[in-house]
Amino acid sequence: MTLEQNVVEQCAQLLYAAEQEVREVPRITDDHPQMNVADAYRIQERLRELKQAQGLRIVGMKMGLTSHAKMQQMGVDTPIYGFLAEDNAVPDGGVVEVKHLIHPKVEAEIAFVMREPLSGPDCDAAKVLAATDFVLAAIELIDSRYENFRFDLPSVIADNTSASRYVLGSRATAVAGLDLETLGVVLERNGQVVEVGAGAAVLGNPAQAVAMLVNMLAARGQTLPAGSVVLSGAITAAIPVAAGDNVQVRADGIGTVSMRFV
Ligand code: OOG
Ligand code: MG
Repeated sequence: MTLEQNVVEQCAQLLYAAEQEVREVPRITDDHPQMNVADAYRIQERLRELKQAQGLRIVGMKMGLTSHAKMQQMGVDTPIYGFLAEDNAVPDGGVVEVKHLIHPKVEAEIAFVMREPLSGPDCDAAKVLAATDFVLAAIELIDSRYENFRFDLPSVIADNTSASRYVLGSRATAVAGLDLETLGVVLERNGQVVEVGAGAAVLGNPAQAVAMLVNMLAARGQTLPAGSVVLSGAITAAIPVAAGDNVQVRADGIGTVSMRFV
């Protein structure tokens, strides 16, 4: 049994309001235990429509839970995807006010910018690399709308995979000659190294995560447009941030990226 359309609408409205009003809500599967992954993507798509109706442009997509560090941290075992709207973007070195956030955490990621559109169902890492314009070091700020950042798979998918803000580095690097698997990443908070990792933590190769995104989109009859920004998923566990914090990601060969919290 799939979730009724009025329940999909209710859940999307609840999550939309929670983000706008900066407040936590109970996990939606507590009230709707029958919700499955397909229902959850319907709620996410409705949330996306609500934002587009506000005039917001969709600039790209994100993969989540693509590394063991993240799956373990969140107790969920399947990669998931969400969308990025234009108001999620923060400039490199930019400042974010924590009063607009519920319980923010940051993660080190590698971002792809696509030159060519991609469609599934048999996308693979080689096709992703051939369609990529460039890659960048990135910070994703996640901010689950659920109490205590606690969720299950359908709840987090419906909540657009906790998407909140992202920052792209200023140095665009072509993928030719880059080894995305051994590419080392350091996440620093206030000048202290708090997490380290390598690209291979993300499904063996971050390009593989983008391929998986394209194939998951194909299963819902969707494609990845040219020009999309794609966050390939956290390489490290996510760390909490507070006002006064300065966060920097340094990625081997593709540069640095930072953001600050007040
Ligand atoms: C879900 C989003 C995970 C990633 O990169 O793994 C994610 C969450 O942990 O809240 O963005
Ligand atoms: Mg992420």
